[in-house]
Formats: sequence, C-alpha cells, structure tokens
Amino acid sequence: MSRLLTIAAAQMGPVARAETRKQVVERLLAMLHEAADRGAELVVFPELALTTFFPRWDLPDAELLGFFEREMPSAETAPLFDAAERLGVGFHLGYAELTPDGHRYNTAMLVERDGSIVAKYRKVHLPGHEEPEPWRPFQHLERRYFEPGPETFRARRAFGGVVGVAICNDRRWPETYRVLGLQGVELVCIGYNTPIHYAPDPGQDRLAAFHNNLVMASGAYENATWVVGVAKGGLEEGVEGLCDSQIIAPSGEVVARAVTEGDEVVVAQCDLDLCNDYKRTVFDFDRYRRPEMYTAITAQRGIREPAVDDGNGDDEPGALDA
Ligand code: ING
Repeated sequence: MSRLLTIAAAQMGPVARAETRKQVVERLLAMLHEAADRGAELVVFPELALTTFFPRWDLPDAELLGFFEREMPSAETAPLFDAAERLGVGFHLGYAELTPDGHRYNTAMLVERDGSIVAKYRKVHLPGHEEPEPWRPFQHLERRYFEPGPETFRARRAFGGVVGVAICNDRRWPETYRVLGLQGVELVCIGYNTPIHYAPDPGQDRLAAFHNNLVMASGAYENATWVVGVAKGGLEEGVEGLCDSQIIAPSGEVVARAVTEGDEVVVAQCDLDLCNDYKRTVFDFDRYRRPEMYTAITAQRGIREPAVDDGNGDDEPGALDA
C-alpha cells in the first residue's frame, strides 16, 4: 500500500529590502506554476517569504511594521491563493503577521488544494536577542520583533495524511518533532532563513549546512516522518544565508536537494506510508517509550547540574531527586 504525495520545496534566493510584495508574489507564482507542471500537489515556500529577512536590522517601528501582513490572503497575496486553488495545489507560506489586536508573530500558513486554510502556526522558538547588539556585523532581532507563538505544535489531517508545521529555529529542537510525532505526524513543513555567520560562536559557521541536515534528518528518522526544509537564502542585503533546501524521508535519507543559491523548485514523490515502516517497528512509541523517565524534559527549562560529589561515590541529592 502506498499513499503518494508529490511535494515541491520552493527555495527562494535573496529578497531585497526594496522588493515589493507584488514582485515577490510574481516569483512565488512562477515557482508555483513550475511545481504544478511537475506534478506537485503541495508547494512549500520558506519562512518570511514575502520580505527580506528584516530582523537583521534595528528598525524604527514605522519601517518595521511595513514588513508585516495585516491579513492573509491580502490584495497582494490573493493571486497566489487564487492560482493555487485553480491549479488544485496546496502550499505552505511563511510571513510576518500583525494581528488586528496588535500582536506580531513569525507565522506560517498551510493551505489545502481546495484553497481552505488548514493551519496557521506561530513560531514557538525565537532565536537571537531582544536588544540591538552593535558588536554584531548584523542583528538577529526576532526576539524583539516577534512574540513567541501562543500554541504548541499541532498536526492536522490534510493532503491524505497527518501534516505539521514548524519554523526555522524550531527545527533545531527535538521537542518540536516529538510533540508532532506523538500526534502521528507524517510530514513536517519547515521554512527557514539561516544566516551562515553565527556571531555568538563563529566556529559554528563552517557547520551551518551540516547542522541544517543533522537536525531535520534526525527529526525525520526519530519520529518516522517526512520533513521538507525550505530556505530563503543566498546573499541577501549583504548577509550570506544558507540555502540547502531538502526533502527528507522517514528513514532520514535526503531524497531531493536544492543545488543553487536562488529560486529553485525541488520535487519528490513521497510515500506517506513509508512512515509506518518506522512507526510500527523501531519507533513504536506506545511499545518502547517510557515517559515516566523523561519528566525532566517538561519539568525544567534550563540545565540543573548534579550537586558536587560528596566523596563517598554517590552524588548529593541533585536535579532529578525528588
Ligand atoms: N534563523 C536561524 C536558525 O535557527 C540561528 C537562527 C542560526 C540559530 C544559526 C542558530 C545557529 O536557523 C532563524 N530564523 O531561526
């Protein structure tokens, strides 16, 4: 038995600060049509796909709010929604959301092939810093510009399977995939904007692509799910962003990968039933997991190290002792 879903990763090259929504939507439409021509039923666009990655600057509110969408679809994005519905293709789109009551989120929307909105997810894990830090060659002010998402990761029945959404930094945290995995997720859509230079520890720069694949392939394998990671990258306003978009099977294998630093459509036929090969064997959660052993994962946020050894070979009562 196989449940085939043809998925396109629609990677974007740089979006310039001055690029209009109309110009960006034209690029998205071109990739939507190419993906549809190649049989895609779902097209995954990146995080914050409609604008340049503006958290790299310390911006005054007047300019900052210009990067946010007050409605989705809006007049500028309606052509994308209309084309997708006409083509019978679903899509995932990341964008900066300003709600009517003034909340600001880093948001991703999942739209089914009939145009219905399946999910609207707001990024849970916000990286970077809250105050401008002039020592950095560029800022990463997501924690200043966005509020953390108020809801956990929810999988939905869509596209003939169980689908979840995460955004960028979420992909580095195993909890993201496990919360979805415990809902039986079979496909996780993840858009990202990842500067290659990581100012707090530049030694990590050379590992940007390795870490990108490591966390998504691990999340896929350990939760028996497909993962589609899609970049907006390339040299964007002077900052080099990782591309390396990829479609990853529940085995952890990369089945399709972008090879450019620009707009590029990568397509794969994904058998959602492949998830069961792992859900029913090595990752049969109900048979093998022992949540009573994992209480620390939700009981604490940061590290609590064991107390200093009292010299007689056993630690004083420490973090895990009642
Ligand atoms: N970007 C980056 C990401 O998590 C980052 C932030 C880069 C964190 C490198 C750690 C190392 O891919 C976003 N937008 O979350």
